[in-house]
Amino acid sequence: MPDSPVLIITGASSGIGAAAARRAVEFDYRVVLAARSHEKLEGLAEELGGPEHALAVRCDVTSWDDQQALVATALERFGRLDAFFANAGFGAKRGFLEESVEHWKAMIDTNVLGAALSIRACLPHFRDQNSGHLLLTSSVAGRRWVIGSLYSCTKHAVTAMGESLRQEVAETEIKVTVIEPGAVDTPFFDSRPANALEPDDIARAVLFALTQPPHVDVNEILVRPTAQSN
Ligand code: NJP
Repeated sequence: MPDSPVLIITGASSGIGAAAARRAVEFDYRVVLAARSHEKLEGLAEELGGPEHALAVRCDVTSWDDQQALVATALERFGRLDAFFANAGFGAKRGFLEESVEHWKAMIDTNVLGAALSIRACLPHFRDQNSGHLLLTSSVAGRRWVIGSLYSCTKHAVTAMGESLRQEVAETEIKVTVIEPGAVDTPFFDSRPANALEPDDIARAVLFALTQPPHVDVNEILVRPTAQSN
């Protein structure tokens, strides 16, 4: 697979990001796995076939230096970059009197600034080659208001960011997809959610968007478990 397409995934150490990496490799992508837990990434890279197929890169998405280094490493090691799945994120208890202010700041930095820095890091390369695909993980909570949820506010920002970016690059061949999961059974939750999707259910949606022909830009995918009402 010397010249197969290359996909960077942030938040690849578990859950949706790890599942997307597994599916992408099945579709002959080479993947660059990014998160803070380097050991988990190394384990997944090994599982996916080692350095020819998957590269583990420690990256805190709130760090501009880390994000620039991530894109540079992908280009240096694989020689091309075709897609970037900005997926890293986490939540907070509902209620505007819950959690610490520090937790709120970290969540906003990760979910909102982190996604924006991912765009900023790969967009110059995508513009230079006049192609590329940016996918952002928002949420069903980024499509409807959730009572007492600052997390929902961060995901509304991500949904807006996706559409805002789509308009900015509309005259180019660059694609933008916002992924909006309902409840998915991942470490995102402290205790396992009932009737939730599996991470692979979202991974298949990601690959659906990624594998469309050049003239098709899937802009938004909302996937709920069948039994989720809101
Ligand atoms: O959760 P989890 P999901 N820099 O905890 C990484 C959204 N979502 O797969 O750094 C870099 O398994 C963290 O890695 P690590 C959700 O908001 C979910 O469910 O090693 N990476 C891990 O790989 C999020 O945007 C549900 O700790 C950072 C990953 O993020 C996305 O789906 C529903 C980081 C989180 O994986 C993936 O979450 C929904 C940082 N600063 C939206 N901070 C759901 N599960 O129900 C965290 O609507 N990570």
